[in-house]
Amino acid sequence: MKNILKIAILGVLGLFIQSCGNDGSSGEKSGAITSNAAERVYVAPGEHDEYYAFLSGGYSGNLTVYGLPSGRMLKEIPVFSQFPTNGYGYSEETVPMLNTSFGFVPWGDSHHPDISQTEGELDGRWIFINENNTPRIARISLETFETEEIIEIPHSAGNHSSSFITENTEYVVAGTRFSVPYPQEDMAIDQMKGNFKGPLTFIAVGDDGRMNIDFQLKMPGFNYDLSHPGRGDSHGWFFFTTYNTEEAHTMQEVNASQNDKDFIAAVNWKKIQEYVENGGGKEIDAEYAHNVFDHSTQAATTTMKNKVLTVDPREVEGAVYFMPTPKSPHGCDVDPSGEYIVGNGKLSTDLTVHSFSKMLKAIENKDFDGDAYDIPILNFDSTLAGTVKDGGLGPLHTEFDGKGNAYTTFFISSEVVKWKLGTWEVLDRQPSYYSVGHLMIPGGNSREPYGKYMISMNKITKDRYLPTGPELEHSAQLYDISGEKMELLLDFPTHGEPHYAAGIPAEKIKSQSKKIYRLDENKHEYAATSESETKMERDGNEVHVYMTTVRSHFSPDNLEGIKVGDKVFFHVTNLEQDFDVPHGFAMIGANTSELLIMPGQTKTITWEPKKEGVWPFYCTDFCSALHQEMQGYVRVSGQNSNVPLKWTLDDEEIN
Ligand code: RUQ
Ligand code: CUA
Repeated sequence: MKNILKIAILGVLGLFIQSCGNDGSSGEKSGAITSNAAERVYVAPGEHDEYYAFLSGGYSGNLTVYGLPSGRMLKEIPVFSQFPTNGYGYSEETVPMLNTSFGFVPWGDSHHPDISQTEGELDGRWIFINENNTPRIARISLETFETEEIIEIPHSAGNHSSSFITENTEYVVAGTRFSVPYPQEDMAIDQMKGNFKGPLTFIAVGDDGRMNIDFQLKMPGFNYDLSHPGRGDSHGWFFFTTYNTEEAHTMQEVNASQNDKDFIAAVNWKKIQEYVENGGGKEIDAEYAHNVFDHSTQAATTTMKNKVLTVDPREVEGAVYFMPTPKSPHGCDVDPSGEYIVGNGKLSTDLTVHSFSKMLKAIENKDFDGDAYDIPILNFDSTLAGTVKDGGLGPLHTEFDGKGNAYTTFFISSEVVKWKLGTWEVLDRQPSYYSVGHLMIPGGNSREPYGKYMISMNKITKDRYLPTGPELEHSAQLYDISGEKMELLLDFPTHGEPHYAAGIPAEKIKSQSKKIYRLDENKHEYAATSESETKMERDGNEVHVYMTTVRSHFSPDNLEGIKVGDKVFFHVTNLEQDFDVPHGFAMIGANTSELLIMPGQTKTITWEPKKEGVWPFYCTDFCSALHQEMQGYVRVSGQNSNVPLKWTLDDEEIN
């Protein structure tokens, strides 16, 4: 009976979402747009945007880069998914990036990008992003805008409360959304309660950016949804929202909504770090891939690892506390001062704000309200800083403008609400089109937000753009938040499903952006750094072609001596040393993608010719007036032929 009632309530919430979209599509078109909005987002031809915005690609597995305020898409950075546009995940050099303990995984679900920080400020070195499905974290260079490293998270499942970083980039965290047997084992599903665990993984980041799993905290088997680091006074702590503290293993939509309050877990990682440094914790078996792209060899390698250090939180005094937080909280956001921790109960209308200083006092006074698996639960009233009343319906995420205001998204009532830290009063609300998930203020997750713009990332698009059939891109909206009221300036479509985003002033990174790879630094094993080095080599049925490109020919461009049944490796080096002169390489019938080779770079694809004949290849990127002439032939002979290897350019043999 009780369950039926709950289902009915959820049903009503569902209806609300529906009607919300419908209202918008039939009602006034674009909300209250200020008359000079166009001017304020207009970036004249040839001019640059003021901010970079990095939006997660959700089920595209990638990261997209936009300029603000124009909303122009600048780039898609491949991270967890193969990307035929430039050969990422297809080229021999990048295939290892997608290795995991489950084998080669060509797709991912990316959620929450976070930019590296120094002393609580964005420093523009790297951006991290999590993969939710096959738990991984990637690090992307903000110099090359390329994925440099991916580490798999063992024993995790649904890597959602991730990839948030501490204020000096000491750690990037990865919390499991689904609790699972830890370590994995064959077990009856209905034995979940008390037996599954929720490991939270702390990955140390070196000065060179290299990631290394420091420890895993073996937490009770709740779902760890989102997290954020403490900052300022609360630096040294990390906060994670939990839901399904009921530990229901089925029909969670009802069974995980039974408890009036779940928890925010407050983790004192400095304490645990100390404990681990002094030999604490226990090594257990694990299997996970660590993939690193080396810019000098231009190739990625995979190292399989087999141990991880696990820490039982009950063995480190004062390491973890639970703060009761109403109604299956989702977002877990910390304000720029580090004092306030906002927990947004998805099924509530109110926001719960905890106080860090009150939390410390409650811990000191042992102001507990029982425990969960021996982890102390703090008294709700003793950590509560305040409640934002009737913000809206279905709060998800909160960001901050650095001027004492917070902005929270409400999915069900489809709006962004501005409220004041400390007084908890609602100051403004603006509708979103439609059903907003995350929002982002550049630097909004740091001590120094840049409170000029905010973007909301909306889940439902419906009528905002020209229809494109049943499948629509999601939609973002740009608001000017420099005044008292939020002003909607712009809509722009986004790619995949942006969950979260990170923004940074363009000034902080644009001057360091790499333009070319230097040929004299190319340490690729199969590079040919001049045309005279180009050649073919046979090793059994493997043929290696050392090839170069320069406007507007390949060297060699006539290749003979290849046989049906061979495996041909085309190692193509782009000899150009000018900014923005890539060449492409595509071979007829190759079961892979093209290569897009940046100046000074070497990339490799393989081709297994199936039929005799003379087969063409060509450059895919319009590189010069004679791009169309940038082509060549490969002669393929029968398996038993004795045509010798021969490689020529302009009918001359190269050597
Ligand atoms: S979580 S809104 Cu990854 Cu909110 Cu998507
Ligand atoms: Cu090289 Cu087109």
